[in-house]
Amino acid sequence: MPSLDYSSAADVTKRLEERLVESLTGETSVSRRTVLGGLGVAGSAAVGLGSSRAAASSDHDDEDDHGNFGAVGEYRDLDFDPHEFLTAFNTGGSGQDNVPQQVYEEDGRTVREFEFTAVDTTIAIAPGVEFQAWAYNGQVPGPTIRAVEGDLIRVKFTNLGRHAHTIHPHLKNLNPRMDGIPQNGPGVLDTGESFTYEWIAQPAGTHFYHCHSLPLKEHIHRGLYGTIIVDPDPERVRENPREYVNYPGPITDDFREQLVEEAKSRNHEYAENDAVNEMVMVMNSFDTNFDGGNEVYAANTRAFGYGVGDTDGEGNWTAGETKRPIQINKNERQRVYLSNATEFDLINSFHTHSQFFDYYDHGTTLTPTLKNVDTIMQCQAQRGIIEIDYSDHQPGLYMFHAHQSEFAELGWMSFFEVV
Ligand SMILES: [Cu+2]
Repeated sequence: MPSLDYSSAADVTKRLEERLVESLTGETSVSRRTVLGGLGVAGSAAVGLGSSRAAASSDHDDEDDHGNFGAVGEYRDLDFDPHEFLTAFNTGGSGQDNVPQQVYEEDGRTVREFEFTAVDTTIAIAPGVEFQAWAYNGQVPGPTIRAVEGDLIRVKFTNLGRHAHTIHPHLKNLNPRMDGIPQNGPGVLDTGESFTYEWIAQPAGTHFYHCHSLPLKEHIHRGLYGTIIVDPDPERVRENPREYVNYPGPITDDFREQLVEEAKSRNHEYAENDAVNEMVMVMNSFDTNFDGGNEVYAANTRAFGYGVGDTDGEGNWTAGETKRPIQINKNERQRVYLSNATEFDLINSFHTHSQFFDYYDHGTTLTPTLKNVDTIMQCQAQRGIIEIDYSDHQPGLYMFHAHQSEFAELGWMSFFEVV
């Protein structure tokens, strides 16, 4: 019985994907190739190794097929795996440390140091469809930075792309020199230039970073963006609970402790965080013919990446399959750090089938800003936290997607597989 559902879901995904790829065939700026096999290579090595791979291929003799692209740091990310990206950030006391960083103390403050390199690269956005991207560490979206409220985030940034870039953080940043805009501090960084950005991780929440060079819309839609997660500090929450709620009434001791517990579940240095399955999704889009409108939509870059592919209906996906649902344990609380990097469209949205969820706009509060909804929308750069509980659902496939139906049919269509 489940296999019936699975195969029809797989058929629909396949038809939509074929239609999308077919619609792009005629686009002269899209370089089509038969990379279906190559796409399936699991990409554990792809995430976070941008700069070393960039350096290794800097004489890119075999990379001459990109026409006008000849960047110093050019390399390919065909093995980028949206499934690995989903959870590729530092999580939980269980020590999942998959974004390289150095952590040390300095002047009584925890410093988290990251290395970012901007490069020109080619990414696969659908089977056989490539997009000439500009990317932090060679991946779109860029690496997910995670820190605890009050930490110093230090990003050593080098631009190896052909265009001038910056990193602009959506944080409360007290130093204009660190704002990552052309007008302030080092301004834009030309090819080969470096700068070290330093930002205090504040406020707690889920945030956005992106390049702020002009023309802005091109620098963003080419792929220079990512997520910053700032975990709330439970001790600070205990002292200043009112900063974390949108609630005018009295804060009782019970309520205060409830907020502290919630903060622990959000803080990757506490064991309570291990009980939550956390995911990062960046809603993005691609204008493959550079006409100012998008042809492909996705969460985490690959159209239909979390759709249904080949399966035996028992949770076993065909090796090398490029698309598969996000498998979740129904007994675990699910948390999605969601942001919208879609260019050229005013808003994007997230809609769940057969399910309602709580939403924390910008993730800056510990109580939901929207309770029990099945659709939220975000304008560009808006972000938030979605918390979903599937514990009373039967196992199987549950769709989620943009509820702009056009976006869904052009790639932003996904499934949770509840097991
Ligand atoms: Cu840029």
